[in-house]
Amino acid sequence: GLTTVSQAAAAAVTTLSRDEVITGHPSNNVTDAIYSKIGVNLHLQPTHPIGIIKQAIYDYFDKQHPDTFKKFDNLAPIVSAHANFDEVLVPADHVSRSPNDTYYVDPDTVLRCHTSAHQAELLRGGHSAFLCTGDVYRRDSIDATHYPVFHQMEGVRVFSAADWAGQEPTAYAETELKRTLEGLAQHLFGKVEMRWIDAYFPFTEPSFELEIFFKGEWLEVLGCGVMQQQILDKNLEAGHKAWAFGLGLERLAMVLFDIPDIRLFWTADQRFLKQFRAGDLSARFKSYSKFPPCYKDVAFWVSDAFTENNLCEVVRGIAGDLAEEVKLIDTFTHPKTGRTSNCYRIAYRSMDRSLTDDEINALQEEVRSTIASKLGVELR
Ligand code: FA5
Ligand code: MG
Repeated sequence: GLTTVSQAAAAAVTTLSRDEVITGHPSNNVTDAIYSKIGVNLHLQPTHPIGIIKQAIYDYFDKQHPDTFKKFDNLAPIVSAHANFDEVLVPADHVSRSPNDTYYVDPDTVLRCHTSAHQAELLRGGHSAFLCTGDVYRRDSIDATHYPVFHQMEGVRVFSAADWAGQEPTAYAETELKRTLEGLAQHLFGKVEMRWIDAYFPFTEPSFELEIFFKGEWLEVLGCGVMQQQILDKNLEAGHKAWAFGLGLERLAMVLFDIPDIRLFWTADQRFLKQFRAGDLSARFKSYSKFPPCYKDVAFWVSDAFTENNLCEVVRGIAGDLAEEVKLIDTFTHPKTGRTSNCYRIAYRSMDRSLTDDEINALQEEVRSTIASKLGVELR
């Protein structure tokens, strides 16, 4: 509970000081809210849903392929931009490199935005089958399935000619990949409605996403594909083919345990934490409270520099986990001036307690004044 989370956070503070993360470099965009999550390591807590799902995935791979997949779950989340982007062939102009999407420590160093940041180094380390789990960081929107810190598990399996045995290697790897991940879904969920979507990633070709039907909607739970040959050829001797995937552990845990909101993973409330036990996949989250959300609208004339991720960062910085959703509900462009006005609806709700009107009004006032002063927009 409270002690588990804060002790873990305190441990991280001793290993990565605030100065190492919030460097004061002009291109640094890491906030204290983000810094406070580094080192919490939910995936290393065996009784936390994220730790439980990690172990369940390990068990599946160990059962399918005993002594094959090597596990990594304590690689530092601060990585070079080179490893996070260049080594997995992310183009120089790809949106994910922008400081609107990624947390930069300095121009050459980032908080990893995916566990794919470790693909190349692990291949060079001679690992031909591995699972690499860690916390990843992204500037992103605010809703029930998105959070700026979440956990991924990267899986990679390298094949040789003996494996594909005369078959077309890419087709062989694709078939193996889909079979493996469908088996994983079956292992975790039993019967579940799912579908493959064609996707694009710079580091795989072909690429796919797997979606699972959850609470009336399709929820994307993972990305995957056949690894680009260039990555293999750069980091291994010739003659290999590989598949790779990146799982969203929160999304899988939401489906498995019926957890309705991604913020719950960060709560210290025992009414949440006590519902889960190491090794038990049968728990289904029972809501212990349903406090009503409170909606507040804010409308403003946007500037060229305005982005939705910047707005969400401001809201999270002020309201923290009380911010449930930020949603664009109206936009129009003035016919004469050409200026655009956006109206966002912010939902405030605590998972643990009821909020007072005064408390919410104070948060909303601070949000309004901060977006006016920091985002260069004109409030209406
Ligand atoms: C990637 O991050 C790729 N590196 C995955 C991959 C690896 C593809 C290897 C191919 C080969 P993507 O950005 O789609 O892909 O994220 C992967 C998963 O992370 C998503 O499917 C989703 O489950 C989860 N995810 C993404 N953004 C968030 C977020 N803000 N909050 C919670 N989960 C998220
Ligand atoms: Mg995706």
